[in-house]
Amino acid sequence: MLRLFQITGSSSFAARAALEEAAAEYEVVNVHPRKRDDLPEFAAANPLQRVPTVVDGDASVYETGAVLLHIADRYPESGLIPPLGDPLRPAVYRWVTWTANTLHSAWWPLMMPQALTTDEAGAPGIRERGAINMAKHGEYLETELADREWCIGDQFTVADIYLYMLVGWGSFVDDMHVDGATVQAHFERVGARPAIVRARELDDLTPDFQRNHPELRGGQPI
Ligand SMILES: N[C@@H](CCC(=O)N[C@@H](CS)C(=O)NCC(=O)O)C(=O)O
Repeated sequence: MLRLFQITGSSSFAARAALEEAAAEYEVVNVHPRKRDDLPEFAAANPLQRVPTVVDGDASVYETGAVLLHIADRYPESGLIPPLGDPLRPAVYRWVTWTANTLHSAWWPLMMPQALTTDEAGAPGIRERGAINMAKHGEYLETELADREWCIGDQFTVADIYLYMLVGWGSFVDDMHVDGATVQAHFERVGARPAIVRARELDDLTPDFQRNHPELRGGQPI
């Protein structure tokens, strides 16, 4: 059975949401954020010891985008990606790649600017630039999502799940949200899907992506 290494409320939410959408059978292994070394099988599966990490038979997959694409391919009946040869399939590659290399990493200057500089005094500037960049990403998304239900059009895919999670992370920072009306409407649409509601409940998250129990991860004190 497929195994998901996760930290509830982190990037692994996207993987869990995709597995719920696919009605997959899987088991979760809760990684304690400060005790990652307690799980040798985690390091064996992912030398970076980051979540999400998925072990699927002899395959080990990590990096959120790769995990999502793997789940979509692994459960083709879920329709989480158009099949090979479908002209819309490359649009999922583009969305997932952009989301991974641009939107995902755009949160770090806002959430932890101090980790991006050796000069403590430089952190506010990094955060300020991060906010400018995030606003640009929001404008881009407003255009890309205009007049469409899901990222690639009429079909819900793993790209929607990844985008949904990262838009939801806006609730983790005080003054920066990807809050254009079109993006927010997409966030609401994804968030209302039964499998996504279930994944949020399993991850102990509120509809606006706050942790119900901020002091717990996977039911354990952090
Ligand atoms: N580029 C990686 C980033 C993964 C990552 O940083 N995950 C964080 C959670 S959001 C993590 O594993 N943190 C564990 C820790 O720092 O102990 C991806 O997209 O999967």
